[in-house]
Amino acid sequence: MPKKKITKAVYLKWYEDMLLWRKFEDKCSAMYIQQKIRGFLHLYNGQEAVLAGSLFAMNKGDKMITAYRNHVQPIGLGEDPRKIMAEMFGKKTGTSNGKGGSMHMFSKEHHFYGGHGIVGGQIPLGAGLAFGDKYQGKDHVTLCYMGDGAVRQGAFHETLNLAMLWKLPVVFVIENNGYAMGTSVARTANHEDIWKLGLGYEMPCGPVDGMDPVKVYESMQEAVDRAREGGGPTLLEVRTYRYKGHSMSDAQHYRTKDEVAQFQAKDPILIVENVIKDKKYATKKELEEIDQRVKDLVNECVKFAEESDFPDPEDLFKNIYTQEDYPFITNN
Ligand SMILES: Cc1ncc(C[n+]2csc(CCOP(=O)(O)OP(=O)(O)O)c2C)c(N)n1
Ligand SMILES: [Mg+2]
Repeated sequence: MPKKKITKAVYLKWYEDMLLWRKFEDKCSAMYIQQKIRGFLHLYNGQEAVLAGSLFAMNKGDKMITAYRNHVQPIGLGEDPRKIMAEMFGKKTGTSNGKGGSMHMFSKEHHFYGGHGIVGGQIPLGAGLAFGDKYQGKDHVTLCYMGDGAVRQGAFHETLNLAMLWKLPVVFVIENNGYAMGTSVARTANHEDIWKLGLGYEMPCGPVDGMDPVKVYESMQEAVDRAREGGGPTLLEVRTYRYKGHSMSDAQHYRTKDEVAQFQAKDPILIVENVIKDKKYATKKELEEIDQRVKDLVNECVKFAEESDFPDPEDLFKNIYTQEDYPFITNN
């Protein structure tokens, strides 16, 4: 498929979407400090261009699966952000009825398959989703995301091997944000070109600038087209950066403020805003209106989450898998 044109409407959508994701997560951080959100909280701030560029390459019905930095992906796919905030608050109105929490977003309706806390756990599952589509003769593609820290897991290599053997319609996306918790990529391997791990499987692979949604889109469109046309998987190493700590309690001794500032200078929201201003796609007033709309929506999410109820005690026993005729447990 020829590359889609990146029009004024696309830039304006990218701007509003990425701003929403950024502000939504800033609000999550504030709510965490107030102890309204508990447990772990891993923020995506800085990595938004990866999602924005990817979504533009996807067709309706294409699937997405990722690790625990997973709050904004379902929103991008069309899920109601109020339900995502409610899930984070542990409320009944959340996407998993308040029983999943921050690391386990899920939205079958919008083809988002989690939300996985075990590093690398989602990689074979992503290939499985793609296998299902291929088996059923559907022309959907699965985008399977992981961090740089996941690629040394055995499951990653086993999955790449089988996905390539069976030419599964899947794109493996390594969001290389430079660190796995406090450990840099440079400290864990003798080279930093993670994309080269695809070469051993003869899988099409390459590095991508993850701070620019245009660059992400272009690589993703090529990979998605290949998968849809029966050409099998692609491995993309998307080079990005997370501005916040790994989770909420992270003193960040492993990096300098200068390093963070260097990446913030090429912030994806800023890049897109500059194009909008240069090309006069929106006036200052129109941009302010977008900012206000985003702010209002985020506040509405918090109001919805706060006003929702916690699950009832008996909800603990719902959605639990039971097999009544399981032969190996008897009551006597
Ligand atoms: C199998 C497993 N080992 C260890 C952990 C603890 N752990 C949680 S996140 C993480 C770092 C992963 O980093 P990366 O894959 O780069 O993702 P990022 O957090 O940078 O998005 C580790 C080691 C875990 N959750 N699962
Ligand atoms: Mg990482």
